[in-house]
Amino acid sequence: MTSPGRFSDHGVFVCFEGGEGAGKSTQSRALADWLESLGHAVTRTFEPGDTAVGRRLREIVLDPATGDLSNRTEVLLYAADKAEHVDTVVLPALDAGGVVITDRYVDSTLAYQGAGRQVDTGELEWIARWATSDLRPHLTVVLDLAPVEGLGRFEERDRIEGQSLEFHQRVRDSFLALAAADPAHYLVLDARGSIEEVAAAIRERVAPLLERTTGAGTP
Ligand code: Z5A
Repeated sequence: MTSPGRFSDHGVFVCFEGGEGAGKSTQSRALADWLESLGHAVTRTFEPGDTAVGRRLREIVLDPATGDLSNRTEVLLYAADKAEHVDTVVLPALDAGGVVITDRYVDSTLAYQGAGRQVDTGELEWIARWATSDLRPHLTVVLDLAPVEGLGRFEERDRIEGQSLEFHQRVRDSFLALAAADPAHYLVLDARGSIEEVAAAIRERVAPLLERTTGAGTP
């Protein structure tokens, strides 16, 4: 799919991407708290697993007990999670004029299944875009961190985290390449900065996007 994608005209869609332990959950929570303090309606969500069927799909794709999966099976399970997520969580909240913050989205498929598993990128992107009705974030924040540092922030490994460092390096390079190709819709930040430094840079970039929402207090 080579279209420039579809952007919500009503709400604001912000996505966090990056490797393991880069601080996506920490920063999405901080951004949501700030936006709520300004009176915006915020939906904070994540992939995979933030729907009833998604929770079951998440267990399959991340539980080490699943063992090896065909790459195509893995792609389709993540795609099914995305379709349900976009149709039942993301789009309704955007159509209502709110801010949606998701921890991971299509770029995770392009990075992990595309660069990581080395599935054909053209085919993969078509499937992921189809699954999400080609809905694009207004802004994707890439929290960039060397894999060895991010993985070091956790003790346990799921199916994906247990891949080699080379795999995670390809994933990192892929996020950076996606951002470099479309700077108007990306913000890349060094995830080694303090939590507050990173949060402040995110707020600065998100603030101008808020005019489109029906939320109360734009800064
Ligand atoms: N995946 C896929 O393959 N294809 C897809 O299409 C999608 C996903 C959507 C989901 O993992 C896995 O699915 C993921 C990709 C794959 N696998 N891997 N590997 P997940 O949802 O279970 O986890 P995650 O998305 O990788 O997030 P995470 O590992 O939980 O980390 P995080 O959210 O980026 O970080 P955090 O929880 O905010 O912070 C981690 C720790 O670092 C914590 O103790 C913080 O207090 C600390 N932290 C945070 N910020 C800082 C700073 N600035 N300095 C120091 N310490 C910090």
